[in-house]
Amino acid sequence: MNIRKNALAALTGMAVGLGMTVGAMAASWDMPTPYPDKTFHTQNIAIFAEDVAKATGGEVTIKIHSAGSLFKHPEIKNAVRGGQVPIGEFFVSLLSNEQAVFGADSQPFLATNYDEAKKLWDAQRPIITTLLDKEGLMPLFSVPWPPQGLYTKKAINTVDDLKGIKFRAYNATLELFANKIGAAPTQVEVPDIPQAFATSQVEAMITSPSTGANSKAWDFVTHYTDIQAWLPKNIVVVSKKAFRKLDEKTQQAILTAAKAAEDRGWEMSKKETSEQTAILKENGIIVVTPSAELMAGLKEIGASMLESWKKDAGLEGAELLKAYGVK
Ligand code: PCA
Repeated sequence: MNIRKNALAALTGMAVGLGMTVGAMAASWDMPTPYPDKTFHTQNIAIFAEDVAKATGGEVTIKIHSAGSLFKHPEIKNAVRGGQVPIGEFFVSLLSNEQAVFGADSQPFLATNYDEAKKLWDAQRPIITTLLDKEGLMPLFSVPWPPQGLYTKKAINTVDDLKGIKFRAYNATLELFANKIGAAPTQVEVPDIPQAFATSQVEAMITSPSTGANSKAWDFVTHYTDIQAWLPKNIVVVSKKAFRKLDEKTQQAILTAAKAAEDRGWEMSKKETSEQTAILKENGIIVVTPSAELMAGLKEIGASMLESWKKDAGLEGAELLKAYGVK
């Protein structure tokens, strides 16, 4: 035996001694996520991680790095794609700069309740799966945020009331929407919202009751206008390379846990809508039903955005809208 063979024999002996079989070493997965721990998405992922550990008998353990602590939100997708981490979560519509079809769920007033959001996801899933597959990624599950509403420092009765307001945005579509209503958008990640308001970098935002309540919006705005403009989604993706390293039983266990996480996540999201809106109220925010005039103005802008999105989204966009049932 030469030295190398000796070393290998020793290592194999060690592995066997530790109760492992070579080739089936336990995988420990670092998972970057963009949102804080108290976010229902993060909590859902924590249950997913527990389920995976249990179902795989500890073969796969997932360590969550929340609130952009391991990778900043805009870098998470490429971190999984590049193999720096095997799994990660991000906001689906952030990828609309690569392909417009990823931005469907953030088109204003295209899908405005959970039934429509579900139908849209059913239409979007096969298209997204194909596109991500080309990049070596596989979607595991996707969960919507509650319907998006308008947070401001005064009552908003018409689109004109929003003119010139410094507006927080979280993706390119919302930035465009803000521009179209005459506001001045700035991109701000969720963990930075309180600071952005405190320093007057922004003075209004569109987001869910969850993110509003989690950010203690009552510290910096007075009105929440319940415009239910769209239900954007987060997605959890795994690197196909990392997934393929697992034996079939382990793979199946992860897919089963992912399916459960998707179902549970949608239910959590629905529950959040009323619970977190109540928390906004309890903390003194004036929760307003939007005026017909405001809604008409916003919907008109949404309709024009959808027309240009159709052009950008090309064949995939047409396929998606057809499956969704909109021409
Ligand atoms: N919260 C996230 C995305 C949508 C939402 O409700 C945010 O505000 O960035």
